[in-house]
Amino acid sequence: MLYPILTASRFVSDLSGVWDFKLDHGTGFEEKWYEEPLQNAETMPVPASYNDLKEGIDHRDHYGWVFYQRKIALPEFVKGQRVMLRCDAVTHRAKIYLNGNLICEHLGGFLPFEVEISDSMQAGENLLTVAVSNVIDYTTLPVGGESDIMSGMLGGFGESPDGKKKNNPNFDFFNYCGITRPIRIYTTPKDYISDVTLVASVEGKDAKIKYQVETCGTGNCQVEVFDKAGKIVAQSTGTEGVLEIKDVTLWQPLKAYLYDVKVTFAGDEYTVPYGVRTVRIDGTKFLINEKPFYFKGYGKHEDTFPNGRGINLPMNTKDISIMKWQGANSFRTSHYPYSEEMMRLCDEEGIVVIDETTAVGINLQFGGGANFGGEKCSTFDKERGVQTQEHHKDVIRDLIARDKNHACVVIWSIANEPDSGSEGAYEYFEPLFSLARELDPQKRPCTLVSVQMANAPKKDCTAKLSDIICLNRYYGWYFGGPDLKGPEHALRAELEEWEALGKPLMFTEYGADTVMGLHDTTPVMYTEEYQVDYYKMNHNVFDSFSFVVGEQVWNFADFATSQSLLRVQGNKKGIFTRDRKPKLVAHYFKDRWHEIPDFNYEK
Ligand code: BDP
Repeated sequence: MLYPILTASRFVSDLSGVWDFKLDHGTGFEEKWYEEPLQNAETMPVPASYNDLKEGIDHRDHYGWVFYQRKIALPEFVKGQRVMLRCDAVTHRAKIYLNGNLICEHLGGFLPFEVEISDSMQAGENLLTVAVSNVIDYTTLPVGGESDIMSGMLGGFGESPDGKKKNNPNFDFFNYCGITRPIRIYTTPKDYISDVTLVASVEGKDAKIKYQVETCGTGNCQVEVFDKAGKIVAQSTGTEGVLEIKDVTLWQPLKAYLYDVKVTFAGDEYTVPYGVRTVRIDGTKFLINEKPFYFKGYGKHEDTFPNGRGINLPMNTKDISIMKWQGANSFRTSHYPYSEEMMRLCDEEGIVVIDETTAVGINLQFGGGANFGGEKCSTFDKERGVQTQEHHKDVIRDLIARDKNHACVVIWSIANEPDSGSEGAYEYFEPLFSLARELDPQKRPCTLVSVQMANAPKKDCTAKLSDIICLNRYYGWYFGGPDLKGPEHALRAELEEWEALGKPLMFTEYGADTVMGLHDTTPVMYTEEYQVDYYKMNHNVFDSFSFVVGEQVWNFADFATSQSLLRVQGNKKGIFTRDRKPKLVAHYFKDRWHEIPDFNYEK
C-alpha cells in the first residue's frame, strides 16, 4: 500500500487535531452514537493513545469501545477525483462511520487501511465517527489471555463487583490504544497508480532495478530514477521493466543513499524514495551488499509519555540520534510494525531494521500456563488454544505490502516469543514462513524470535524454519543471577548446540531491569552496576562465537507495562530511561559499539 504523499496529481489533508471523544461503557452502538454529534463529549488529540491523557483509571484501564468524532468537508477542487480516507493505525479494531453509515471495518492495530469516500461524501459538512476497540483475546494479534502474564499467577480477585471486564495482555507492554497514527484524506485522479514494487540487484558498479507498477484505468506508464542531485539516471516505459543505473551509489548502513523513483501513469504521479542494497545469508554470515554485517542495537517500543503508542516524530528523530551517538546501527520493531514515518526515517538515516509483525503473546505457557486460572492449555490446541493463524496471514500480507520497498528492512520477524517448541508449532508457523517468502519480492531472510526454553536447539521449530536464528535470552536475569558464573556457563553451552546448525545467530533480547539511580559497590540486581556486569558477561560469551552476527539489547528505553509486582512503574530494562537519559550501561555500550565495526567483526 502506497504511503500518502502530496504530488502534482495528489492532494493530502491530514485530519490530525483535537476530536470529540467518548468512552463507551456498553451502550454506544445500541444508542447509535455514530448518527449524531456525540453528547457530553470530551476533547482528545488525534493521533495519540488516549490512556494517559486524562486522569484516572477510567481512561487508562478502559475495556472495550471508545468513539472519536469530527466533521469533515471536501473542497470543490477535488470534484471528479478519487477521494480516499486512510488510517495509518487504529488500535486494535476500528469501525468507521460517515454520516451514520458504516463504511469500513478493520482488525489489527498497527497497519494502515483505507476506504474510498468519493461517493459517500455529501456537499458541506459530513460527520466522521471512528469507533475503536482495544479488546484482545485468543483470536487477535497481539494475544490477550484470561489472566495477566505478570500478575496471573498471583491471582487477582477476578471480575470486579460492578462487572467491569479487564484487558489481560499476554505480553509485557501496556495495551495502549486509540487512533495512534494519522488519519488522512488523500486524492488521486480516477486513473491512478495503486502500487509500485522495486527489486534491485547489483553487478559490479552497476545496478538493475526490476519494477512493477499496478494501475487502475487506462494510460501510459513511465518510470524515471533521479539521483540526489535531481539528475535522471535511468528511465523506462510500461508497467513492468528494468531500470539500469550505471555507477550506482549503494544504500549502506549508516551511509544511506536514496534515489527517487518517479512513476507517471495517465495523469497520476507518485515518487518512491528507494535505496539500492542487497541482503543475503551465506553460511553463518549475514551479508549486506555482500559484506558480513554485525547488528548492534536494540529491541524498542513505540512508547513515550504522554503519547502512549501515539506517533511521536520528534522522539523518533531523537532516538536515531541517540543510536548514532552510541555507535548502534539497527533495531527491531518489537513487537508490532512501527509507523511509516519511522520506516522512511530509517531509510534516510541508514538504520537497519528487523521488521516484526503484531504476533506477540502466541504462548499460553507464560505465567506458568496460568491462563485458565491455573488449568493448563496448550498454545496450539485446536479448540482451546489460539485461533490466530488466519489473521496472522493477513498481518504478514499487509506488512509486506506496506514495507516491501524499504532498504532499511533486512529481516521479517514472523513472531516474538511464540510457543515455538510445543506440539503444533511447526504446523502453525510453516505456512506463515512460506507465505512471507512467497510475498516478499526481495526475498529477505525470515525469522521468528525465540523464547528461552530448555533444549531449544532440538525442540524449537525456529531451527528448521528461520534463515537466521534470533534468540531472546535472560541468562543472569530471569534465569540465574546474581552470581553470573552459572548463567555464563549455561549460555555458552546453549550456543555450542546452536552452532552445529550452521546458520547465523543473533541476540534480539537480553537485559536486566535497572532502576536509574540505584547504585552499589557490590553489584546487586536492579542497580546500574549490575546491568553493566550482566552485559559484560553476555558479551564475553558472544565474542567467542563467530556465528553470532549481532546483539540487540532489551530494551532501548524503559517503557510502560501493565502493573504487577515485577514492574516498577513499567519495565526498567532500558539502556536509557523513558525520557532518554543514559544509565551507566549506556556509556559502556557507547565504548563497545564504537569499537565494533559494522562489517567484518566476526572472523
Ligand atoms: C521477553 C519479551 C519482552 C519483555 C521481556 C522482559 O519478548 O516483550 O518485555 O521479555 O521480560 O519475554 O523484559
